[in-house]
Amino acid sequence: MKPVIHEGQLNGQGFRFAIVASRWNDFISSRLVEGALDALGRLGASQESIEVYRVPGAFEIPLLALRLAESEKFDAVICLGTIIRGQTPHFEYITAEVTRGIGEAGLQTGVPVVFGVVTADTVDQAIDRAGVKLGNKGFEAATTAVELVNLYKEAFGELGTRNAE
Ligand code: INI
Repeated sequence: MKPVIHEGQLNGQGFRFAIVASRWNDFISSRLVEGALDALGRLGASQESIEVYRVPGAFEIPLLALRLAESEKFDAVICLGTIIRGQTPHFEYITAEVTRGIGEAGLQTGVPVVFGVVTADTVDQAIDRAGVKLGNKGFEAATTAVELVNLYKEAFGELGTRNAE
């Protein structure tokens, strides 16, 4: 007898998505937002079901992601931003906190919160991940969100939130 394998479909129709995107390094971050919107559109999510929230820097992403995930208005939250290494340890502190905070937003709420923050040593590395050589991390994050909302619906029912009846 074979095990039952559960895997989310890539169909965004009928789900609601929040995108939280930071403005730092916006020439890259705005490409990530475009990539995410492109993916959601291609996968059947309607324009009215998507809300984009902009915050100043990546450090501001986790709290808003948490609040949006708690709001029960969205089936998934997609976090996008660009952190580029400078000459000081600042990069490490911001990156660690943003990564931890985004993960915690999902774990605290039970809502899929997807990590689409580019962390790069150089501007070129970041550009490569925003639609040039290595795909678009925004597109990838949105595709992941669509897969997860389908998986969660299959596993737990209509609503993504843990305490929804
Ligand atoms: N924020 C970013 O999103 N990317 C960066 O590369 C960055 N650097 O390099 O400093 C950055 N800093 C700002 C930070 O996210 C906060 O907005 C700021 O500290 C205010 O809380």
